Amino acid sequence: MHKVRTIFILLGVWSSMSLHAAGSLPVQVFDDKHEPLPDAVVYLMSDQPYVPATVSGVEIEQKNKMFRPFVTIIPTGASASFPNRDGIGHHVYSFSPAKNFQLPLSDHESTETITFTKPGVVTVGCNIHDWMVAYIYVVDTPYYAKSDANGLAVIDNLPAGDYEIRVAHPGMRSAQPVTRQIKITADGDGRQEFSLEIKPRYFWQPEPKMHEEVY
Ligand SMILES: [Cu+2]
Repeated sequence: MHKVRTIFILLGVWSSMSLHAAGSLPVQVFDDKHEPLPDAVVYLMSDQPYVPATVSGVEIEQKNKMFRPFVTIIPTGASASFPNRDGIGHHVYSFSPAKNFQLPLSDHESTETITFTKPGVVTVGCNIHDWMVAYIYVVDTPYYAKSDANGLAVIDNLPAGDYEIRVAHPGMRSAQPVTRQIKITADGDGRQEFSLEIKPRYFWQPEPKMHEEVY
């Protein structure tokens, strides 16, 4: 009797493990010329309950009159700091509806963090150096990844279930992310591929004017 119950308990544990098994989802992103596309934002939305992501120490630095990183993904409610690591001033700003802010920064200054409470795209610029641009994608999910130099984004620790996958990029022609419904299973090969239509680079990543000594 005792033994039978133990087996049932073990079966229960096993089946709940396979139902909620965490997988990893590789997503390959290309542009419309089938070149690998770095800096694509890949995230998954679902109706299932999830543990909100806790992230800390997110930085968008200013160095050599550029923002780094160029693209940041941050979960809703998280904060980022904008340290100035140049020996000159920057005036960091955003007029985006998702987050409007101003940070006048003198040389080597690091100010308070900015908290991102609304999902959406935040375009960050500098009033002094008009080519400086960075993009912050605020997402309402803990499941996200950015594509690397090979256009590959991998989302880890993904519970099995139904999701809407969304793929966005600062240079994409469409204002909305490309979406697809997918099912993550415990053992299936969930690899996905996307091709995005991308505008000419000067629209979304202006050439830096490094030679200008006036600043
Ligand atoms: Cu600047």
